[in-house]
Amino acid sequence: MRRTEGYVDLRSDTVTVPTEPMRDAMRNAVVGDDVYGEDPTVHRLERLAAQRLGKDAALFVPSGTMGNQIALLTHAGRGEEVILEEHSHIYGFEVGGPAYLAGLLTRPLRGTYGILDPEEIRRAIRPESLHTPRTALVCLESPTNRGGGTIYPPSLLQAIAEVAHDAGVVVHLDGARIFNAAVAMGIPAMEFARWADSVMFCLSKSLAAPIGSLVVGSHTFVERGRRFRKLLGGGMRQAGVIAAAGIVALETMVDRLGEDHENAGLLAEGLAQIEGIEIDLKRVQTNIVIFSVRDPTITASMLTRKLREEGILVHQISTDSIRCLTHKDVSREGVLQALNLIRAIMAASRGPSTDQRMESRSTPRR
Ligand code: TLP
Repeated sequence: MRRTEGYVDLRSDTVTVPTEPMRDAMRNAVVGDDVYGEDPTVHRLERLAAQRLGKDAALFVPSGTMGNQIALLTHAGRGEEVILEEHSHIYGFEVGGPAYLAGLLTRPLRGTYGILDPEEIRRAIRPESLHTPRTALVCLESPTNRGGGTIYPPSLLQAIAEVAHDAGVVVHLDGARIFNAAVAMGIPAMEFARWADSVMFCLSKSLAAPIGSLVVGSHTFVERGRRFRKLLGGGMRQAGVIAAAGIVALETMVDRLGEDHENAGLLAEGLAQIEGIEIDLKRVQTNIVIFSVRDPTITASMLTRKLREEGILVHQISTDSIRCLTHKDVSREGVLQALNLIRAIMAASRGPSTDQRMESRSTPRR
């Protein structure tokens, strides 16, 4: 059961609840103490994750945020600099972790819908000097979150990796939703991962597992990362209980992601037809739909509130914009219901059109 049962919950794909096979796997998981390295189910999940991403090893962590922060702590030292996109999760939504935990300077660059350009990165990498911080790391996010689900194609990742590696700089990929990118482009996730030294991805978003993310990379990276996981309090004991759901997520939930992308497309195309709503359809590549409310009669927060009153949950992300995510717990019908309601609320707010007003004036009252 979901607490928001009865609602069409488009706030995030993090709201997905575990499937029955996941719950069965959790109940039956063989477990051990993972801090002693003795949980066979966690080992299975880590092997599977490393294999899917084409890396040597993987580390199971409680959240995407912890996975990203472990990568920063592992790749870069205090006073060094990390290049990232100004709307990226690591920069804007991890509570200042890069500065607070790893003591890093952040160098945010402006991308196009969250996507950075290799030449801009080349310009931002600092030449060695006694006076400047050393550029240690480039962090990319794909699919982007605030960029609206846009994807770095492998060729672009390759170009960035070449720029970074030529300068001795490491690349970390925040691939929280990497399998959405893989399904959208019709290629295996490892085709993206091969251009990054480390990748974080989440089981608890579109893949619908209840908890957990993985960081993957070389054996050395993962062994160093394991110490930071312990430091951050992420050493978990009989974690096989949650890893079991993660295995089911990887094995059964990837192929269905196309359905979420179709629903996102349906929502986006419908929104584009509504007066007062602005959306760039080019940007909708996976399961994220970001749109703006540009209407003198209604604001994004009014629309969000009215939708909630009618059982549709969306996420207002700025004064004028709203984010919706499609996922396995929202059907095509749910998306159409949301769309119809948005259309109705926008129309009601604008009041009757000039034609309708003229018509009602000329209709005699009985
Ligand atoms: N994103 C969540 C919220 O934090 C906003 C969401 O609803 O989209 N990287 C990316 C690209 C993410 O979108 C998120 C979560 C994370 C990292 C962090 O993952 P968690 O929430 O597991 O710490």
